Amino acid sequence: MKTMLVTGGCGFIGSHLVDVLIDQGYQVIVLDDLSTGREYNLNDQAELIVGNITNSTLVNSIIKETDACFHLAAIASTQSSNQDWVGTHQVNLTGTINIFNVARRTGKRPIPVIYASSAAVYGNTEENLIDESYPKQPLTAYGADKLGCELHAKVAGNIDGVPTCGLRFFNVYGPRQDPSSPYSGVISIFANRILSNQSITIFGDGNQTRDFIFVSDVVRYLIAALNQATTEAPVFNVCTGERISIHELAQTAMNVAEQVVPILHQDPREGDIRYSIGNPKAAKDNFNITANITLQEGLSQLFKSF
Ligand code: NAD
Ligand code: UD2
Repeated sequence: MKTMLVTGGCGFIGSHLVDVLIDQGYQVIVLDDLSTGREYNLNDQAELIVGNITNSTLVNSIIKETDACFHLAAIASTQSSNQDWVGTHQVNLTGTINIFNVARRTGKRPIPVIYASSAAVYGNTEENLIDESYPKQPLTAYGADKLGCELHAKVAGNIDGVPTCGLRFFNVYGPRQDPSSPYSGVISIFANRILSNQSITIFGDGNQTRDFIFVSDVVRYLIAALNQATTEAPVFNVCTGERISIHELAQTAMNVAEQVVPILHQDPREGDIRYSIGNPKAAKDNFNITANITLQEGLSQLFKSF
């Protein structure tokens, strides 16, 4: 039986990945510091090690026992990176370098690392679909560090022979995305507030757009990426190729929930991306996968999960 390490496995995306890996017969070890992840998210057949990805001794001792690593642990908020530049950098970039470094497993074959990058590496884009070669101009420290992860993945491949595959997630949503933090994903915040009949707030004019992808689709990409990890360090968009404005999202969410709440407006957030829509073609060609959950279906599954 193969053993997979999932960093950040108590978090939103990681916990769904762990469920599917266990269903597929893998043994799973999770490394998570429980900073935003929750133990109750975690499948009880997974082994949880509570600790920090920046602790090289700890990560080294765990990785020895594993056949591959899904590296999802991060401080997954652009706004947190604006507020704690150095702290988020230590986790989001130094923590990732630590994972690549121990994946070398000196004396043994390096293990493949599938890691989460982000659409934030592009910064502001045009309104059109963007593919992987689009210029990278991150607006936030979070985006800059995710781009740094991609650059260091190349180094891991070139110098140390570590096979990697980076996935640039666009805006992921679904059950277990924690709505309690103000920096959580907009869909989890809107869904929680609509269901509890509270007003929602739109930052800026609401015409900013996003490409929202449901978490079960993201998990399919993650598992397929195991076969894509090479020392060339490929990177793929993980997105639907469909856009919606935040204003339209608010209306759609209220329609699906059959509940209308007041919409308030506040100033735009620092470093907020105006348009974000990815081209899913490269992942489709290489993984033979496309996202298949529509926003309406995904929202409806999310509302049922509350
Ligand atoms: P999440 O906050 O739910 O999960 C992150 C997990 O990492 C949590 O369980 C947290 O406790 C853990 N963690 C944080 N710092 C750690 C550390 N120093 N050591 C060990 N564990 C630590 O976030 P998520 O939405 O599931 O994000 C997963 C990954 O996907 C992240 O790398 C994030 O940057 C990336 N991503 C997410 C989105 C999205 O829309 N959710 C978009 C693009 C990229
Ligand atoms: C998401 C990811 C981030 C990063 C980025 C990639 C989350 C939490 N963050 O950041 O990790 O990968 O995508 O580009 O998933 N908004 C409101 N009202 C609210 C909350 C948000 O109007 O109550 C707006 C916000 O200003 C932004 C949009 O909704 O324009 C999406 O915000 P978000 O925090 O869900 O995600 P984003 O795109 O900043």
